[in-house]
Amino acid sequence: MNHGAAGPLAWTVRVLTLFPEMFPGSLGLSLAGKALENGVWSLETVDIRAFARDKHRSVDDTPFGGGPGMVMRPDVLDAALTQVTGGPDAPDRGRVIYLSPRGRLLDQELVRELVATPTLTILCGRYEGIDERVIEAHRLEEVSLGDFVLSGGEPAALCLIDACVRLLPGVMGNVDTAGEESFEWGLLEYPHYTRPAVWQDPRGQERVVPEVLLSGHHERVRAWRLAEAERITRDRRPDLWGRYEQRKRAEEEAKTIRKRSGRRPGRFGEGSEG
Ligand code: 9WO
Repeated sequence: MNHGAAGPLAWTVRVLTLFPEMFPGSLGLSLAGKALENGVWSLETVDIRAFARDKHRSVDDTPFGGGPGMVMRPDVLDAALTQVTGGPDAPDRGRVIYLSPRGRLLDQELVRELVATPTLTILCGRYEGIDERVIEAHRLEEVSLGDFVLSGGEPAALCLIDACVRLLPGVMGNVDTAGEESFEWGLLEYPHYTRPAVWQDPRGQERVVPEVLLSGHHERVRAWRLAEAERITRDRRPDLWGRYEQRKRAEEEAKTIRKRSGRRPGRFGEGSEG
């Protein structure tokens, strides 16, 4: 897939919202903003209210069964979604996401999936949420950023898009290209330090940078960072740590198997290289 500069091949996000003024927001600044200007990705906001039909342009109504608050109307949302995606059966409709605490938890794996999809459509809810039938009829994929409630899906959309955009080629410079990032391995970040090497904290205490980072020994630095990332992950996120250990074991297993079969020349004489 070519995410190169400009036009029809740019990664495209369409956001359906009652507050289009919230976009591009922070995504118009810094590296994401530059990439947006350069056509590496494109953003289209769709004002849900433009699909309201009655004279009061109403987009919400009271919940059946009673209770507090308002619910976004299925007819209005359907009109908006159908125009934008072509409807639930349209070919190439891309992924259509509804941001809600009920959804699949966003993680780096899902982010990678979403940047690999040429077009992403995000529906932002307001009030107490949207009519359930829209979720079913348009086969909306519910995605959550975590166990908390916002006043609307828009800030979550900004986060989700940010996580995707920084993975597009040419957005971050070369920082990520080697997959050096701890998170690519399922680890949390190791600690970072910059100048000055000795710094007086607000209580007057001198705090120094770990010696190994000043040593110029790239291999020792790499090993220290890995050990720190592992320590922090083990202490803070047993869930991530468990998966990481599992993955490491599987990799060692695969290495052993490759070696075993590699040392023994096969039927066609191959196998001792690499
Ligand atoms: C309101 C509410 C009140 C009491 C108990 C549970 C409740 N859930 C909600 C709720 O989900 N309101 C939503 C507000 C309606 C749809 C948009 N809103 C939203 C999205 N809030 N939080 C998110 C969200 C999205 C993704 N990741 C985390 C939170």
